[in-house]
Amino acid sequence: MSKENSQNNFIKKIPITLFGKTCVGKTALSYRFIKLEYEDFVETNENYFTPNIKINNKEYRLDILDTGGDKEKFKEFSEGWIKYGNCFILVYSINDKNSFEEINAIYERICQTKNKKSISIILVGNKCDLKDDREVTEEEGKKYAKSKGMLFLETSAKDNYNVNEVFETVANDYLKKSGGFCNCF
Ligand SMILES: Nc1nc2c(ncn2[C@@H]2O[C@H](COP(=O)(O)OP(=O)(O)OP(=O)(O)O)[C@@H](O)[C@H]2O)c(=O)[nH]1
Ligand SMILES: [Mg+2]
Repeated sequence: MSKENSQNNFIKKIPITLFGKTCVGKTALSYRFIKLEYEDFVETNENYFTPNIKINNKEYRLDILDTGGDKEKFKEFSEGWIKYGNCFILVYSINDKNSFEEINAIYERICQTKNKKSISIILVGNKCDLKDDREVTEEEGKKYAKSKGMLFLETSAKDNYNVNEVFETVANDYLKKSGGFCNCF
């Protein structure tokens, strides 16, 4: 699979929303995926990215919505953000147990709005480079993801570990679920 940063209105689009507590690395993962430099922490309102990606030799456009993790923003905007996505990337940070515990409320909120059978969700334990500060084991992440029927990966946006895999895996799963028709245009 490969991707490039171009816009094309004639190819199928796969909308992806990233959720997770503030500072877990949603923007860092998105920037890494689309090959932008990212260093300093700037709290996000919402960012949109539209990279193209090839899956099984067909080109798709990922419509990526990187949301701000602030709780008040989530209350205000989550319904629209959830409606936007057919794929969801739920991010916690492996050195912040609370960010892991907050995932379930986001998951439940998604299930209230979307039919679970028609969407794909991947749970992502980011910052796995911070081994000495780990508060959530890989096993805990895997087990929770499995219990809810989510995909799972640990990543490091810093070390560019498993970043492409997150976007490719969730998009690929969604295409499989939707028989390649992907409810997109
Ligand atoms: N060590 C390490 N630091 C990371 C990693 N990913 C992100 N960071 C750092 O964590 C901080 C927060 O990253 P962001 O991507 O801005 O977090 P966010 O989830 O988008 O935060 P909000 O926009 O407020 O919701 C930044 O200082 C990043 O450099 C990682 O994989 N490893
Ligand atoms: Mg951000």
